[in-house]
Amino acid sequence: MSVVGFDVGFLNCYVAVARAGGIETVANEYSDRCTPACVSFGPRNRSIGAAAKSQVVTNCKNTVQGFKRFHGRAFSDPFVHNLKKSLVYDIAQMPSGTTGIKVMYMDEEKVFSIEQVTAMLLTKLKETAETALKKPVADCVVSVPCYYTDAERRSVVDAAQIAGLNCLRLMNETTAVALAYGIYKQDLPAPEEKARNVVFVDLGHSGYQTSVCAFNKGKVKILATACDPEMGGRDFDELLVQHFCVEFGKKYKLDVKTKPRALVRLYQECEKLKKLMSANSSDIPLNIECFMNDVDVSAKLNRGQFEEMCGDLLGRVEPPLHSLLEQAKLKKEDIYAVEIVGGASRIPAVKERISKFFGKELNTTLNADEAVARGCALQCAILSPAFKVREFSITDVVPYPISLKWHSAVEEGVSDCEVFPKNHAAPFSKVLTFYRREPFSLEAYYNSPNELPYPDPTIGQFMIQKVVPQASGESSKIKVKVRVNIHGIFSVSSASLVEVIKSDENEEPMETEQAADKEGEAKTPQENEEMEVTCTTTPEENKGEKKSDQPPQAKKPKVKTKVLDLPIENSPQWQLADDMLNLFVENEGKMIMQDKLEKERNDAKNNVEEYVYDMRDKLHGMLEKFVSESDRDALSLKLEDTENWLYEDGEDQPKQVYIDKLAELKNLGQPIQERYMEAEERPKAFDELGKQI
Ligand code: ATP
Ligand code: K
Ligand code: MG
Repeated sequence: MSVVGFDVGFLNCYVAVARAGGIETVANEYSDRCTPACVSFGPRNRSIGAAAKSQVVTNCKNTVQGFKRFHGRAFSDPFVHNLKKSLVYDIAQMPSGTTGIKVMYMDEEKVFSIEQVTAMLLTKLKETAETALKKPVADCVVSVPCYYTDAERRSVVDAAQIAGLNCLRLMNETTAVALAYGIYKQDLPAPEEKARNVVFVDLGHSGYQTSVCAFNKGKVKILATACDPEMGGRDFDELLVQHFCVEFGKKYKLDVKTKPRALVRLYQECEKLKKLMSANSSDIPLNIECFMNDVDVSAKLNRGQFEEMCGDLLGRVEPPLHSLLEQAKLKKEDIYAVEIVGGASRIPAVKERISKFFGKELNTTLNADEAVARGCALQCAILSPAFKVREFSITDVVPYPISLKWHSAVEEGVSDCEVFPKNHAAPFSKVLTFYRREPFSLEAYYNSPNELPYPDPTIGQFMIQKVVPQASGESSKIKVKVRVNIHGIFSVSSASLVEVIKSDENEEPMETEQAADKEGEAKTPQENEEMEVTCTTTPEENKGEKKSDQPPQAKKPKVKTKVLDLPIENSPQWQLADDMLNLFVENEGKMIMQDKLEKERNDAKNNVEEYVYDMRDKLHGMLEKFVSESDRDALSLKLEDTENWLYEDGEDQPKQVYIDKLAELKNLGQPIQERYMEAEERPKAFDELGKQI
């Protein structure tokens, strides 16, 4: 059982693990705690993370980044097309209609689904966690933006599965931050006292997320969230890039947008410039050598000019904050603290706006880059039976109101019902009652398309099967359990038919109470959800229910009921099919193997190269006295031949060829080294002997 949290950012990913000493963010193979969300495809292998990022310019068509927002998106989604314009790699439609990424991999054109690409990234992050924990990792918690819809969440869950991870919870990024904030606070108000309201702001590379949370000792309740999914650090970069494209067009007559490589470099330089401007308000130079057409370019900008350029963008800081207070029915004075995280929250003008809005100094108690990953690891520790951690209960919210609609059994027409209003507690289950004679279907959808950052309000179709009338010919009572689960995903989790098996012939059937309590799947103890029985039938369909609500009669008839589970056919929108998922799991395994083989091959090659350089130095250094001149010349020649071979025929050989080559060299080198070792050890041995005597 592993305790791991992954912050899978649009630009930057972090891995936090629980060890004996507590929660810590761990570094990757480059000793960096930040791993770029980047995957690069080559003729022999994939590079992921930092190794991929270094290929953004040299292998730009096959190096993918900025793919986080393609999850659960149809290829035809206007949002996808909008993004496409700013990409240097190709995207393509998957057979299912979702978005895939088109690259050259192993000398073939390949289209990978977005779940596969994120799985690749997760494979890398998993490896980082495994190296740190020195054991296999499966159980984990993965972060998602709190504005993610159902389809986006399901897509990330699938990505985790492809990477061989067991995602215990998809955690909203702002909620992860709230947990990281609250769990160590010793001075939270007691449960019966007035809660402490804290606002969390996360301004990342792609999105702006805010939440307001009520803390009491041992618990946090998310009151509301408000987001601008289209505002983040990259939008500031974008403004800078556009600015310099115009400037370089005038100054150097360069059309930057025609050269993807130049554009990629400009994006990189603008991001650096933006960061420098956060720390410094004077003029900052931007110089790029051999930018394009062999022209060096240079320009400069200062914070004041930058802020002027960003006016519209900065105007978008406040609206979500307004919305938070409005939704939670709180006043600014009710807010105890405002905590900011996310890389782009370091932009001074952004901080100013937030601070001015609340009339308060902002808090930066949390590590702006690592808080999300740490919160996820904490949640994983809470969910893990193997780890002892302070009790802390988290109640999240449903971000968009969810409704069900269905065809009425009695009349022609469609009925609907809001099952989870906005900001309803989550996870949560509800039981709905229907009276039916035959199978029926429910459609779940988001009922406020205007606030949805997603074009398609459909969540999915759920067919309740094998519904039959009662023996008496009457409609059967069907109980349907709907649920927003721990990932924030809606589902129809079970359905059952209440069959009346024995009743007094003259009396109307009446159910016993146990029947209603029968359902319910095993709940993880951490879920602080409740169950509610709601009736959502039209008056005509509602007859039976009304009767059962009447006070018990003196002569209560004996009624026995039996609860039969009904199969449900789930068709969630844009759900990856099971056979595809299995294929992707298998393919990820193959690609991991291929990367491993390629790494071993490269290592074998590097070993030969290292031996050549090492021996050549030593033959004329410390080993000189231990080799005859003729042997030395022979080995020197052999080393030189090998070096040349490595650049020519030996550049690209199977692993075994390098292993054999190294053995061949060692055959000559080893005896010399042994003579040296012996000579070294002899006096030492005498010393030891001397000490003993
Ligand atoms: P998202 O949360 O949208 O998925 P992410 O988690 O990858 O994205 P972060 O790592 O929180 O994003 O933030 C990255 C952004 O923060 C980048 O745009 C980066 O340029 C910006 N950033 C980092 N440091 C600074 C700084 N000192 N000043 C301004 N911007 C900064
Ligand atoms: K991040
Ligand atoms: Mg982030």
